[in-house]
Amino acid sequence: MSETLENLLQETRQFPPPDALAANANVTAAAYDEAAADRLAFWAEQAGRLSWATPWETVLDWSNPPFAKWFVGGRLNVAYNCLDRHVEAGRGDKVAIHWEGEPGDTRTITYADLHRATCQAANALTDLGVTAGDRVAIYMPMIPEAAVAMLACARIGATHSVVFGGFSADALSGRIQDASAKVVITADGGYRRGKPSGLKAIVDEAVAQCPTIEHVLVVRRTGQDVAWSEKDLWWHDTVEQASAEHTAEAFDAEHPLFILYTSGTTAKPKGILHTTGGYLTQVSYTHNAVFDLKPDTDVYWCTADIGWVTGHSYIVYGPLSNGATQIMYEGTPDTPHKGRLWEIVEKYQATTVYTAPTLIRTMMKWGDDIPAKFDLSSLRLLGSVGEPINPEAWMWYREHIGRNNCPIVDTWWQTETGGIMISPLPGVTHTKPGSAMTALPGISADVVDDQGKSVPNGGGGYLVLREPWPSMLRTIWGDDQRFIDTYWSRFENMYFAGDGAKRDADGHVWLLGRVDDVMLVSGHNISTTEVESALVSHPSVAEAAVVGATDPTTGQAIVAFTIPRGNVDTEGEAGEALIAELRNHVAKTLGPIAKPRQIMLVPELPKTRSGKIMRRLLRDVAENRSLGDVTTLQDSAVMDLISSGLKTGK
Ligand code: 6R9
Repeated sequence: MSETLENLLQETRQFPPPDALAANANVTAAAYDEAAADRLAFWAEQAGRLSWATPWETVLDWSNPPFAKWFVGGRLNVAYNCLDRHVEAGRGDKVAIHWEGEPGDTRTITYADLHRATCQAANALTDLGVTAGDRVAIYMPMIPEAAVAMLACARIGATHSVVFGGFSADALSGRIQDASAKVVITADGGYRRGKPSGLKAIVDEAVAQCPTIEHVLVVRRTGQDVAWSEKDLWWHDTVEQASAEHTAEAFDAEHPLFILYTSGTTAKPKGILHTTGGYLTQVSYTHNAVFDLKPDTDVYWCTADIGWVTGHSYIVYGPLSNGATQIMYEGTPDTPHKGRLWEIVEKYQATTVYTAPTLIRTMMKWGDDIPAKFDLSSLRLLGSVGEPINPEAWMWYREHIGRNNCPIVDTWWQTETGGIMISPLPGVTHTKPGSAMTALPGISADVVDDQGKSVPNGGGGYLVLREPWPSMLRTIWGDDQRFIDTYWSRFENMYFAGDGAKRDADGHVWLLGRVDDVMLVSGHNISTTEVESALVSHPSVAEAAVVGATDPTTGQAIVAFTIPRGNVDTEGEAGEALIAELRNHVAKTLGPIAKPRQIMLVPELPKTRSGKIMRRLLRDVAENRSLGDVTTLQDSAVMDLISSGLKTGK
């Protein structure tokens, strides 16, 4: 980016926290002052939330940047912190997980149950020869055994590598090989969209390429027929027969806890490495602070998949370390009907929902009448993660799900950051629709220009982190140089997140999408996020994705792919009229420079499994190229739908 980003979007709405929530909030504004006065003392205090077998000697060793060591000398066991200590404190009968299978089967799992299952799995893995430091791949549907498998690895010091249950055999084998995993834990299948999907067959295909795999441990979920080899073991024949007695050994604070691969767009996926003490400290603190968790009364629900970092930090490690009661759902939001999520909220009286903008926009498309059919009055706090949330989607979430009295926490973070970094504090922050607002206490986020200088209020540039944080990635697995090159070389002494951002007149942070997605139109930098938000602010639009396509006169031109709301007529002339109206609407909202050259009405957008729009594929369409790598696409039929829709749309 040669110039700073244009600040186009103006948003003036602002919402204070509900009085009752503010009066009783876990974290108050004092936390910002405390952390500013002594950042390391602040994080040491948060580490004190956990149970340590050996206390640390030094909070942070930053003598060899960018390789950080947090809580040096300290020892602890992650599974002990998530399970044993709650059971020992007499909370064994408390529900940890209300699990809801897609076909409607349910399981209620207490902390004592989860502890028992984890001890059994730890013993079974040990019997299979897995020892501390070994890598274990986990390729599972959203069933409780997925969490048990992760916790069992953590308990014995094995490093887990969870791979999305939707990824291909190639993607799985590449990740297994990169980490030289010894064991894969999987299931015969899981339920999605009303059907059993097959997982074991994909594992078989992957394992054929992976000589390091010694055993495949298989949970029976669907009962479908599966091929069987001498490496295969049923979970019910091994784990469920194992002893439930297991003493958790403490590991070094910097012991590797997990590797999670981020799907690089073209290059080889990066194995992001997280360690033990700092990671658990930050996810535990942020889960308590950002969701204002009241463990005795809240029913918390994060709708993410366990194969995404959000599932690691805010289904498994954050909530369980805090003794939360949570909901876990196996399936898709429209099975068997489009109100399934709200039905689950009503059934379990959920207090907190943490989901992604893509889901909120899908719900907008399906219509306001769907959530209106359910009693959502138990909800008291809503969260968003994964992409910038468009102001109108934020307002819809607030009104139709939160009934105008739940704070919305828009949480910015990454696989690499491990935990939430920028977010409102629900009892403190006066939120603005579309802004993640402020770095959390103890986090030093900044927006800088090309030269790495902080931009003033009103300016735009790159999001960076100036100081190390406890749950930061420690390296890219097996590739320290790539770790340095990717994150620490763009600016001196700063972590480069790869996201564009602006700081508004009050100093609040607005995320503008990945820097690679910024468009350069007639010499102006325009963010895809802002044009998308302008489109979504039109009452006929549910969702939009914007890309810059090469243009002979303007350098790049704005091309928008737009999903109309359910009830909108898009046939023939009505469609043409809508397109003309939308182009003018963007010009009016943002200025003539941002008027799209072309708007296409489409039925779907290409997304990753975690719901991020794959603008790269849309750029291929806009520039009439054949499609690049589609292996991380959630639903491969979508690109056909778009191409066929284009024939009618424009
Ligand atoms: C947690 C997660 C990270 C990228 C990140 C950014 C985007 C995530 C966001 C957000 C704007 C938010 N992102 N949360 N953008 N506002 N609240 O999503 O991790 O899958 O590694 O993706 O997601 O672009 O850089 P990950």
